[in-house]
Amino acid sequence: MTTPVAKRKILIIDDTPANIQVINQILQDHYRIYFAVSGSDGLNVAQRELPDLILLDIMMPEMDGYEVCAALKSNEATSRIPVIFITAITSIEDEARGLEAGAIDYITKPISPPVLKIRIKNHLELKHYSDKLMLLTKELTLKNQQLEVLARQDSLTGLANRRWFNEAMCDEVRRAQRSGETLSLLMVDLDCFKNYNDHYGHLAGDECLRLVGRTLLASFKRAGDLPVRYGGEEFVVILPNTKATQSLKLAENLRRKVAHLAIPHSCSEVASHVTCSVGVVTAQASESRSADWFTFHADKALYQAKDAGRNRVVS
Ligand code: GH3
Ligand code: MG
Ligand code: MG
Ligand code: MG
Repeated sequence: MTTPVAKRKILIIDDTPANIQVINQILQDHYRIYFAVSGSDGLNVAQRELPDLILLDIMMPEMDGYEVCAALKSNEATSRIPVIFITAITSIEDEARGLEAGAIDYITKPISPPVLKIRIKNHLELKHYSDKLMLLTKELTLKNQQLEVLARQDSLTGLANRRWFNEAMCDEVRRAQRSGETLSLLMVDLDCFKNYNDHYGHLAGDECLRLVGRTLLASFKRAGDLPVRYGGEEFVVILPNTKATQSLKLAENLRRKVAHLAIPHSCSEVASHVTCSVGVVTAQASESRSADWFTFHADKALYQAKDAGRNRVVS
């Protein structure tokens, strides 16, 4: 046994009950019919029942069909319901005015039952496909947005990746150039991590990177701060509008937090647990102090931290 398909709803708005009766007789076997005998009543029923299609008379006292149609189209809930004018007015000007008001079709009386039926069927089909298309477009837009986020994220740690960093750093440098505020950049690198991988294996190495990533996320929460997985076991953090003393303090906190994760590292040359070194640069951005300039100097400071024995912050 097949489940019966719910009948589509059609609303007839006409101030002459006899007209409603005629149309109802033609359509009642195929559709669920609702009716209203005035424009304002019709708007209420449309809003409440959200019919699949509306058959609308033009000449009505108080509110005529054009006004009803305009009201339907300007209300978000009813704007996509197809409206067909059914009228005794046969002038070309009126037909044009009806279509301009947003109606999808214009049928003149006397009504031919087979023509009315087929036009309604065609319009409902068109509406069905246009609804489907709209839904698909919405889904695609959402998927695209999700893909865009994914493309800017590092899959292992969930942090921003290099691509996101490049965009964000350029934005921040430009902003800092305009505002005259200082901009800071931290470059963080795990110490003796090759040994860690060699000793504990790559999976353990990945888990360690995840933990450090989480620590970074938890440590830089101010709006605008951006922790990034720069590559391998290297991370950077963009700190907009941050002075030298503050960025040094943040870097030192991070270094301490990573050490406090207390991830055993028996092959480190520095300690018995995983540690990191941090290079810090703080400066006012200018024409010559581009994103690359900041990266170069943070990297240079990091190199000095490594050179001085690792597990430390250098600015
Ligand atoms: P240093 O203290 O001078 O930084 O020494 P290091 O051993 O950390 O530096 P090096 O650049 O020689 O090695 C980095 C290592 O990081 C190499 C590789 O084994 C490891 N690594 C890089 N990316 C990943 C990753 O995605 N997963 C894992 N598990 N290891 C990675
Ligand atoms: Mg009328
Ligand atoms: Mg390293
Ligand atoms: Mg490295």
